[in-house]
Amino acid sequence: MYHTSNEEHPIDIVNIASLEGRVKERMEVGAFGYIRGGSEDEWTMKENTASFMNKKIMPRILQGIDHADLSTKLWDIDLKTPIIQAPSAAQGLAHEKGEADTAKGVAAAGSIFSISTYANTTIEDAAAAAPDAPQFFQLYMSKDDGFNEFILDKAVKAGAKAIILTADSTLGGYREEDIINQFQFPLPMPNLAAYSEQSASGNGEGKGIAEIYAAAKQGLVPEDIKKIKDLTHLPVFVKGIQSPEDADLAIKAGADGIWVSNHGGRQLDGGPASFEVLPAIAEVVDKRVPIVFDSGVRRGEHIFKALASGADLVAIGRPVIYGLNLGGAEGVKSVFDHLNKELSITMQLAGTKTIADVKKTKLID
Ligand code: PYR
Repeated sequence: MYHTSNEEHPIDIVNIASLEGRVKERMEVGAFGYIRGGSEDEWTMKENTASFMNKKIMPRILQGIDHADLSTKLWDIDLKTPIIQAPSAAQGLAHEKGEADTAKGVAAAGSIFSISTYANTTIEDAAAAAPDAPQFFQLYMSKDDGFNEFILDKAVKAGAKAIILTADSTLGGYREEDIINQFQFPLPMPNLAAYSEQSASGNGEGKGIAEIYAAAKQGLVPEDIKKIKDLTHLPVFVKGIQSPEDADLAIKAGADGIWVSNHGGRQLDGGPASFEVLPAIAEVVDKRVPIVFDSGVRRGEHIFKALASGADLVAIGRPVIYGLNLGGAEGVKSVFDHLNKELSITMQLAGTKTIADVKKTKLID
């Protein structure tokens, strides 16, 4: 029997980095290792956060800024903040309500929740938990076209506003902590279960991440983007982009959004920090489609720097899961509140009032 949190309350946060230690004390070792861990030496994972210090924000004074306005838009979706939640698998590891509570907390923050193919909550239940809030569906494309049609149909019917095709995980990175802990998912993944008779990975319970990924499509090609668009008639983000060439390839193949990410350093170790590659990608994208950025974001100033480097929205993964574990939906909201507070301070001290102003800011080396 897997023991998880059932707490429902706001959490006190001094800084986002400190949440990890608080969660480590209370979560089962294998689950914590799976959520926290990166691949191999975790070099890329550490660089993700460290690299933000390679650029600086010039403080600007006498700009008449008495408060910051964090509101923004993606397409016709109004958002209270440029911070959104990055899709993350198996949130039942963190809380008994899993993705349903995350969806509620993200909705309370006025932001976008994205549900993973490998969630512990159905797409329908996550949608029902926050019925008026925008949700995206994150697809791990299967080699079984029947599964893709089945799951994408569910996403459309549940009201998803976009599909995120995660393209950097045709197999798992070499994650040593999962090997040491012999980590296997202790809870079923109902999106797989609903189709499990035909699915090679069953419902995910008792499997390691390598076995789950084995059922995904390994040979992803640009034409897969069109396939998803044809099936859903929804905008498609391609997630896992780290090179300008791939950004251009994806847009030419029909992508409606580019999601710059190295999967929080969980996939290719020895690759660049996600923040390092963002400016060159933004240059090639040249505002043809929106850019979401993630990997390593732990501070308001990181969000500011990503926006100033070409991102339209900035996503956070592990911090949301830690907030979920510590306080359920309200804990998730606390994580957004804290990052919004840091971002507001950064914006005001940098002399920027709006997110549009932040995007126009030039960082210094
Ligand atoms: C991960 O383990 O990183 C997934 O995205 C499933």
